[in-house]
Amino acid sequence: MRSVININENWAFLKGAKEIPTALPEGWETVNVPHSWNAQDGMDGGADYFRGTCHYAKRISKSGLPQADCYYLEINGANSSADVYVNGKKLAHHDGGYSTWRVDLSDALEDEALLVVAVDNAANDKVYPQVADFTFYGGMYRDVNIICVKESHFSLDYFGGKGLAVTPVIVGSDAKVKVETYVTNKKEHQQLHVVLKDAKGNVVAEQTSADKEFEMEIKDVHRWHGRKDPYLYTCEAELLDGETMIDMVSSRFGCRTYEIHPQRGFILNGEEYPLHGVSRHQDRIGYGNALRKEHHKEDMDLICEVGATTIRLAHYQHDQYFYDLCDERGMVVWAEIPYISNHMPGGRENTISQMKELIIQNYNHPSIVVWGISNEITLGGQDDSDLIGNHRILNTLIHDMDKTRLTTMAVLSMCPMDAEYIQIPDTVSWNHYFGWYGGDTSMNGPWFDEFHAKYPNIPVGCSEYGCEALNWHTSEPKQGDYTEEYQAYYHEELIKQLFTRKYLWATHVWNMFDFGADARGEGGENGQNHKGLVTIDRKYKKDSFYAYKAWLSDEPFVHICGKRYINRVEDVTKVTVYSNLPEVELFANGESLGKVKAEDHFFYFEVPNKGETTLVAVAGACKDESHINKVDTFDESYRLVEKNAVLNWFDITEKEGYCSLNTTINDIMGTLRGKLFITSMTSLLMKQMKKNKASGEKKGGGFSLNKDMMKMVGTFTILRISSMGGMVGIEFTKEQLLDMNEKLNKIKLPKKK
Ligand code: GCB
Repeated sequence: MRSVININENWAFLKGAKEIPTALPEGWETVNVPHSWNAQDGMDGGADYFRGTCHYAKRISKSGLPQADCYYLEINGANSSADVYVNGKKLAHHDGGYSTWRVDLSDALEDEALLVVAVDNAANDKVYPQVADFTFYGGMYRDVNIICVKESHFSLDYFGGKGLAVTPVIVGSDAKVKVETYVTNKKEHQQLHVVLKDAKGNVVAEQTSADKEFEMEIKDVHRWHGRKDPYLYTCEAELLDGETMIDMVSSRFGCRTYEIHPQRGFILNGEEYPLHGVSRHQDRIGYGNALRKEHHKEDMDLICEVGATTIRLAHYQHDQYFYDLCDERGMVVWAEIPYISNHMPGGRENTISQMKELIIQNYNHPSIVVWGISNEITLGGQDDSDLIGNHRILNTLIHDMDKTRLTTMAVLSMCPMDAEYIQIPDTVSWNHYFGWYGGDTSMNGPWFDEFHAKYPNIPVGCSEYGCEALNWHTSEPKQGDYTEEYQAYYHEELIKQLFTRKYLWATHVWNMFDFGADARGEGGENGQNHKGLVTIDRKYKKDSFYAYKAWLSDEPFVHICGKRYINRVEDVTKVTVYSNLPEVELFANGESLGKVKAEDHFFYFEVPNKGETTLVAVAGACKDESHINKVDTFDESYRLVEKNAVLNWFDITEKEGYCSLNTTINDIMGTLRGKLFITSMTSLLMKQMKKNKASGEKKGGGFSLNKDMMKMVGTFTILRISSMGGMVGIEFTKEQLLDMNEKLNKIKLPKKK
């Protein structure tokens, strides 16, 4: 039998290492895996987290391990690339920071062996991701094991898989289950024994054969039916040598049918099953991506609480444990590789190997229904033939490897509907931020209607939409103000538009959690993207979390919004309540303000604001309480003050009919003078970026401001772009911005068409 020995504990660690040690080095730090060297600097802003090579070293003694013929090192995630050395000899190299991979140590392992894993997250032009709005935390950040097996064993060196692929196909009320086993060094006399068990552990089918492939049957199959009934079977495969079992692997699986219909949306086991959910980035405060099991579980509990039926596991392969949780809880999953933002001509091989690993390692998870090819890959333009070719290759590869699932991709908002590459996958989804970066909330639904009218046979979904919110508050929410109130308003609007369009095959909020994006400097807290429904420490559920819960969850609840917005100026203040119950009654200091019914689950109240008021909302058997307090002047602690910054949109002088820093680039470009202004600004930026590059300045995470990028940012205001300057390595002073505003105030706005 195989033994799996976990070796997470006690690694000697050196940051920025050069020489590969051959003896256990002294003076290195001792760390335990999961570990990331960017747990702190990866989310504190400045686009300056450490990206380079670090070494993990550990002594392994063969005699201390169980007796075996072969020894494999298993690394479940080392970001981004890694080399493995034993006693100074290089055994393997791996590119791709999010998958499991293994190294055969059998020949190299001696009794005194020094194992060194050199992990590298430095920038390069062939391993994805290189340009993206998240931190590429370096480290050996998932479990590390040594697997000890006999000479004949379930394969350990095929793209990190288990050596077991289970394909159930439903036929009537039964399921035909194809089980493929992959065995290294199988001897002719050896046999395989395969058992299928139901959720209670009862054997439902069993076969023994010298063949590696099995056709089995489950009578009256119990289907995996999403969150309503995530029923799982287990497949156990044993390798027998005579009477002795010499190796064993097992995997859970689920039996279900699904279809993605361009008009009816997602159909699970013949039933329309709307997919409304969230995207998940895995990292969290203080840990980066070096997560513990309880972190994954907490994330899943929160996603279940909000009532999601689907998760987009962005932008890379997540931990096996998380896919397991998705199977168990009945989440319908979009799994993807980090082929993102910037197509790299030298990156083809890496997209293929990451895709192979993703599929082979996750093939048995019933939760996964689509493989995502890419995300916003047209940032540099959509007509690049190499990019289109690469998508065709990946799409065909996926279909060759997996006949049971569909392909998809997340498309950049600015990408034209008729771009050639849109036609490649089976389904598409768009990332739209109308109402945040540009445009307004009302533009989302109609955009999808237009696409749907133009391409009625392409299933279309919304893979990203969202808006930032921190602990800032206002009674007059405005786009771009980073308040919890604007985020709540934005999501109310988006829910109403997206959830009522049945043809959308899936919608995914960007994002369930705030996440580390070290190049960001926004909202008063640098280094994070704050579009989460929950904060990065998982401690605070923002109001918009409950807007989703009201629409998606069956668990009765009532929630008063604005609990962190206590001090208010107005005599009558608006209070919003979310509930999935039909009626809410609100009490102010014990006195009823009336009952409100709301079919859209959003209940609005006008509340007299005098002295101190305790509010109690009652819906059915549920209650919630909050407090407001009358003040004479606005409580400035509720207003965003950018730490490093410089100006806010409300501080900017605007002149009726003229441009300002609050005008979008597209509008400015609507007049000749405006065009000249933008051109001179662009060349200034280019110069600055060239200067940064020449001086070896690492800022900018690889962003380059090209023609296509300018096109994408057309809907951004100049102020927004200046606040995102960190991404391109440029910061503006207050004086520079005010000077720009003065110039813009002299440029007329184009006439409205
Ligand atoms: C996107 C990207 C995602 C970003 C998001 C944002 O479209 O796919 O990685 O984090 O926008 O918040 O801007």
